[in-house]
Amino acid sequence: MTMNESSVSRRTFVKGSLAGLALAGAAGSTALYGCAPKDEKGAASEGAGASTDQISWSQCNVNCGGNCVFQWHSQDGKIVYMESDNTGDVDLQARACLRGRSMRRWINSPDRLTKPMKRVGKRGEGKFEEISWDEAIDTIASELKRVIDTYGNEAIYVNYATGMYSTTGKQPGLRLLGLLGGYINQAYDYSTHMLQVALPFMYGSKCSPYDNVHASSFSEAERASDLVVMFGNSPAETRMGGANAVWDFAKVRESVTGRGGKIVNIDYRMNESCSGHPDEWLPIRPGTDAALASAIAHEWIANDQVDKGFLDEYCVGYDEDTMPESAKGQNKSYKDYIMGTGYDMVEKTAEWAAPITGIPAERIKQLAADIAAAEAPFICQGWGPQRHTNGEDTSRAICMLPVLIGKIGLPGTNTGQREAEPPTYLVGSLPFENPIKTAIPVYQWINAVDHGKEMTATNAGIVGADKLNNDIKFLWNYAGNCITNQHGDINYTHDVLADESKLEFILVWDTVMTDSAKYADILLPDAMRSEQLNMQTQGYSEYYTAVVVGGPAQEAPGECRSSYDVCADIADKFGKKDAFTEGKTQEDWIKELYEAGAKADGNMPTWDEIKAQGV
Ligand SMILES: Nc1nc2c(c(=O)[nH]1)N[C@H]1C(S)=C(S)[C@@H](COP(=O)(O)OP(=O)(O)OC[C@H]3O[C@@H](n4cnc5c(=O)[nH]c(N)nc54)[C@H](O)[C@@H]3O)O[C@H]1N2
Ligand SMILES: Nc1nc2c(c(=O)[nH]1)N[C@H]1C(S)=C(S)[C@@H](COP(=O)(O)OP(=O)(O)OC[C@H]3O[C@@H](n4cnc5c(=O)[nH]c(N)nc54)[C@H](O)[C@@H]3O)O[C@H]1N2
Ligand code: SF4
Ligand SMILES: [Mo]
Repeated sequence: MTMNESSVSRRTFVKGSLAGLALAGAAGSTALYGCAPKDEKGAASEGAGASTDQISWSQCNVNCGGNCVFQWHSQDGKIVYMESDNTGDVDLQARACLRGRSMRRWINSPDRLTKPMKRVGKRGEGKFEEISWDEAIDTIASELKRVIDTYGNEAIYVNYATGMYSTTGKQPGLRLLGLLGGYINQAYDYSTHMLQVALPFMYGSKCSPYDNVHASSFSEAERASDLVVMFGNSPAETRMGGANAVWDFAKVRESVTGRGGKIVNIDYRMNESCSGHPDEWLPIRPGTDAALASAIAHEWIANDQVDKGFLDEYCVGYDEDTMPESAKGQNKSYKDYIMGTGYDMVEKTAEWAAPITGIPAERIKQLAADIAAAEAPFICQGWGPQRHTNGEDTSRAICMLPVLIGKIGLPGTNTGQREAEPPTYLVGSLPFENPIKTAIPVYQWINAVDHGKEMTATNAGIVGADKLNNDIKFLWNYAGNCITNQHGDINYTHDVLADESKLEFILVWDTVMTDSAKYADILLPDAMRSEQLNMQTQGYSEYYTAVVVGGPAQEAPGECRSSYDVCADIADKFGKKDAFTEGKTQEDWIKELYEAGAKADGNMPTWDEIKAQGV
């Protein structure tokens, strides 16, 4: 094993945990509650919470964005239990949800990958043989070189992957590939693909659907709304940590219902955000929200409840009056579509929508009347409804509701998009630059393997270029299960990947064997973030943002290494190690990034202080 300057050695581990020791004393009694390990009879095991604990801070790297705080308690260099946040305001702590807390079992799981491996069976068969780091790095470097020399850098694709959010997660790989001439990136993401593509047409601007610009935040609903309508949006499940959007939503419910208002949660499941409040739940058949929205629109048009003045002044295409010249007189307006004079000649009545959505016509009419009667309806959608065929139309149909009644941009209202989650990044990430600007819409990467050269901006939505110059030959997949498990049409994907003449090399880095990892040609075992010095910022609650610096809480198992060190070694094979590291270790980079953030903020602790206090 090639040991590098910032690999977690026993020495750095002890050093890191000593910083935590001072804090363990200060935290004192708080260490006595929380998640102390129990023995089989349920009694707290001896020593848990005792002063022999070494505390190392880190945070949850899961892509829910919550950035919840972990306090790892280690004994004899091994994590034994976890506590969460006990700093700051007792009403708003970044306490980890169950998903985050399960990380202790993951990090110490016997299923962790511990050695580099190469494929020995057929692609996807899952047969591997352990190899040395030297062989793994040699193979990756020579495959990169071969692919770049034969096809050019546009044959390298970095797959979308969300398993590791930290300032040094994916970035080392991107920095390395950037230095080698670049790579094809992914456009949009699996989370919000349809919204990102469709809504710029809706609002006439290119702002991202992450809503920091367009949408109102939950605090606006809390402040002034009297009716919150949520289409497929369940913060209690997908933003569930202590300082996450579910906290904001709890405040919304309290205020809105407190002043006599209502919450309506439209979901085919009685999701966790409404399960304690079943009166708020309106079940719908999946993928049919556009029919519901259209029937609501029909009610409003039929009852003369639309805000025609608003539509005429600010919108194009509601009815014939504002159709562009080129489209006039062809029954192509929104109103034509809804009222049965459009291309399909189907009137979108509540009776029409009822069998499609599974919601009785009377209930649809009631919802239409409720929204029309509200002073400040806050209409929003989660990202579930757009993750279906025709999802782009679903998201636009929902966004039409506030537009039709002119309840947009006013106190307590929203745009129909997801509530805004203004992220604050207190620190930056390891810098990288990709000279190639071409990107493939995420769901299309497998087509780019199969027939990339046929794909253009027009026929496949290629972004940043008119067309792809190459088929994809090298797949870089760090911390992602989107090769198969999380991707669309897995059977087709399997067939394309099984043909080794198409995608010539697949690199996967993970912590456990996954379905995607089975397709790897080389599979690398990653050190988890809590096993190295790491830093992360963000936090989805409107009221909270943080930066966490900490680790290692224990040595990574087996031969696991940090991606920074491994990428430095790959860079070395190209004579680019100095360009990659700039002479810095991972810790040097994190310190530099932290200090730059602290300087810009003007109100953050010093590096030594943050290393000791963690949050
Ligand atoms: N616990 C947990 N939290 C997570 C994640 C996770 O894997 N687990 N993943 C994170 C990531 S990457 C993302 S992108 C976000 C996604 O977070 P969300 O935007 O909340 O997306 P989903 O949970 O997919 O869908 C939201 C809700 O929509 C409902 N739904 C699905 N289809 C339809 C439909 O056609 N109509 C209607 N009305 N409702 C529908 C679902 O039942 C669900 O309750 O969550 C993040 N948070
Ligand atoms: N059917 C369906 N498919 C979906 C979705 C859906 O709602 N329905 N949602 C889509 C969305 S929004 C998203 S964001 C994607 C998410 O898809 P992915 O990005 O694949 O998300 P995960 O499965 O959470 O994590 C990816 C991998 O990261 C690994 N990992 C965790 N920690 C580490 C680490 O420290 N180092 C390394 N190297 N690996 C680590 C995990 O083991 C896991 O295999 O799925 C998409 N696919
Ligand atoms: S809410 Fe998100 S960030 Fe917080 S612990 Fe749960 S999964 Fe992790
Ligand atoms: Mo996502």
